[in-house]
Amino acid sequence: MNKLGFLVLSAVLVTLPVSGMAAYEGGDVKDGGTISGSVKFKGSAPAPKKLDVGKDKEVCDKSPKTDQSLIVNGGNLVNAVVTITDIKKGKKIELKKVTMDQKGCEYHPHVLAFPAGSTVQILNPDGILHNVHSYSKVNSAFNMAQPKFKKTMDVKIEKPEAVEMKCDVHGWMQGWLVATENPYFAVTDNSGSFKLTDVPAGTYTVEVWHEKLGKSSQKVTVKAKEEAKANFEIAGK
Ligand SMILES: [Cu+2]
Repeated sequence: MNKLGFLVLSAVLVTLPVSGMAAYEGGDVKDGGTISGSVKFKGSAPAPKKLDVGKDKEVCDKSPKTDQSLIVNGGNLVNAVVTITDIKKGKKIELKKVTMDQKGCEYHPHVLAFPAGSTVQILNPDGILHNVHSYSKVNSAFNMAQPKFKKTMDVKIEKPEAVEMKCDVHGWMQGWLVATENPYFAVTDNSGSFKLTDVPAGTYTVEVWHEKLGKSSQKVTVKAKEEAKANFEIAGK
């Protein structure tokens, strides 16, 4: 190899993504389509367990609390995260500050999704001590006390991962920060519905992730300016 060839090769190697994560290229999407659908729970879901609020009752026990880890509303699965896993090029990633509230000693929303690299603002309007503790493999974990006077705290989630969050003060508090690889993500609402917009025409893998039920996926073909359907039915474990 001549010297120039060596230099070019070195430059290419240096600019390759180091994390092993597939590069995503964001830009303007013309004539994009939509992927919409719903996620259903197969079978009959167990009734959510009542949570035992044994601490700071005057603040935390104002309303009865139930386990949020599996919410099925009339057969519809709530709080599932829907993503396109294999899209390489599409709309721009917009990094906005997103908010996780701890009001009443419960995480709101229970599942928060955003593009990796976003900053999450964690709110403490309760006027008591919380301690946010993350459980992650890919991102560096955090474990931060949030005393009563500290109304907000910021944390940046750099890499794509579903990060579980717990409070070391209140054992029942549990939620998720889901950082995605690209801007195509949605969390299913109370009717289990989701919508992904401005998707360039093509065939993609659409994946559903749920904290208790795991992952399932299907191929979906999107045509320009049209709406493609992706319905899921996920069995309990
Ligand atoms: Cu807490």
